[in-house]
Amino acid sequence: MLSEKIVDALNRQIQVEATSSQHYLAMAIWAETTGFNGAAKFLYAHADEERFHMLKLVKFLNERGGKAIIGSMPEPKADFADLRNIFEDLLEHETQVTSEINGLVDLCLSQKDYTTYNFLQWYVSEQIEEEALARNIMDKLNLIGNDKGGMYLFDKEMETLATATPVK
Ligand code: OFO
Repeated sequence: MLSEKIVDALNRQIQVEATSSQHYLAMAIWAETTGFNGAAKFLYAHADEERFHMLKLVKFLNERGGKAIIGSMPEPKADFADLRNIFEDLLEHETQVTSEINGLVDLCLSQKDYTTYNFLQWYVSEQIEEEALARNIMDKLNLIGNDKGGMYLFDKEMETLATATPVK
């Protein structure tokens, strides 16, 4: 049985994952309507991943005797200066999510809730991967700078990445 503190914290994390999903969906729409179809595909897939992260928490919470709450979400930013701005935001957002997950893990340890602690290890590993991927994308964008040919190839590469990465 989960403590009230853990139920509240997991519900806050459900909100974080749902907000991330909407945030990346808005980014995907911007990319698609700006002609970056590869980046759009990657971002749509990323939005789906975050929804999956949210659902995983919903299921865990319900199965452990709690009840998931879906609250209202802030309207995501819809306009971006360029693709670099999108991926800067994405990296910053993922870094923030990592610190939320770390806070949750700390709480589980302080509450001696080892079951939830164990469940959250999946998110700890996932955040390592997601931050590394976002940093790698930013490194590429920094190398490309304002080169139009480079941006074209980058977009193609994002399409391949979206196709190669399973939703998890
Ligand atoms: Fe991108 O992070 Fe979920 O957890």
